[in-house]
Amino acid sequence: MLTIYNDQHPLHHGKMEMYRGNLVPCVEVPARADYVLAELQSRKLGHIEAPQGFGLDAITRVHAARYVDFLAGAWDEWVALDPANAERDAIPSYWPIRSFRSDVLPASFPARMGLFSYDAGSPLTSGTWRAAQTGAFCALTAVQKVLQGERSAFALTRPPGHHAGADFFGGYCFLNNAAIAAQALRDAGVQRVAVLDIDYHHGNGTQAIFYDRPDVFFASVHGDPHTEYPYYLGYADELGQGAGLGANLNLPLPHGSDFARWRAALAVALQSIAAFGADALVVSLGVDTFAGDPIAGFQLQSADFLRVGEDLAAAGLPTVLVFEGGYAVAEVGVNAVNVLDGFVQRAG
Ligand code: FKS
Ligand code: ZN
Repeated sequence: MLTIYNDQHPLHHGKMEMYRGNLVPCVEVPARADYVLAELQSRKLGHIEAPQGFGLDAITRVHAARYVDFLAGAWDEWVALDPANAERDAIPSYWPIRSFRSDVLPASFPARMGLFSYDAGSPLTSGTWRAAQTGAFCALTAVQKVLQGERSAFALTRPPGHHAGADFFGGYCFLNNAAIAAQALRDAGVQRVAVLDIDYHHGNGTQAIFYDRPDVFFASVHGDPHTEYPYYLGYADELGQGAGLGANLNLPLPHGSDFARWRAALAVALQSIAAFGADALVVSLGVDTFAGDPIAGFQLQSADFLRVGEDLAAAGLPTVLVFEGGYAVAEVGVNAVNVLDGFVQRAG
């Protein structure tokens, strides 16, 4: 499988995230992508290429311009608050929840940071913008390759993207790479695009971006948000709205679900995508469904990821895969590359 690799990813390197009253070491670390790259290289699974350059327009097709402006300048503003901030990650601590205004852009940087985020677990660092922007370019390059006739392409990047909405970051995500890829496919003339999210966590950002759209179908298999992050979205009764009604499918599963149960849900998602009549597929590929994942609760084994890749390939669609979560660092390479390996073996 052709891989587009974001070699700028280590520029995003959060130190600590807020968790239950403590600052704890980040789980979304650069080594994750390094392990995937090393596994791709040792198994010689296709070429690895650098992303092409793009303007910001493909990003602002999905993200609000004032949010992109904020992200691009955030680090400089953070350091301008206090030169000592150069040694500290930026973490929000105020949020405009219901009854507050979100139309006013406060002059205060911490206030703006809260306006554009929804949790305290996603530190913004000196190179976050550069890493995220290059990641979006990887997703866009993968789209170009598929449009040029590649059966599939994999955007190997971090920070991940599926929790990022049109104008907010959270869940370690800043730019929604899968949504940017799906929109780019639409803009290139692909009529019906499906986004299939198989990360352990619901892709609330992707769902929100396409919720009222009939042209982009969103399907997700994930931990039940009653108990699992991101808690406030991802329930089975979210079906889309307006013209998008019927183009959203959530398949939440209980913490502890094994591969048989998970694979049955994947089959339902793939059947719905076929019924929708998708012309292309974007996969948010998280491998935090692995039994050994430190922050998730499904029971997939490493070999199961080969079957996942086969099932995805059986959909028979031009496919862009985008790397999302997976925190069992030493196994994340084998697990992610097993999906790609299963895919190419089945796709031929
Ligand atoms: C652990 C607390 C968990 C946030 C979990 C975020 C999951 C992110 C992800 C992504 F794909 F985006 F990376 N809090 N101390 O895996 O969905
Ligand atoms: Zn996840």
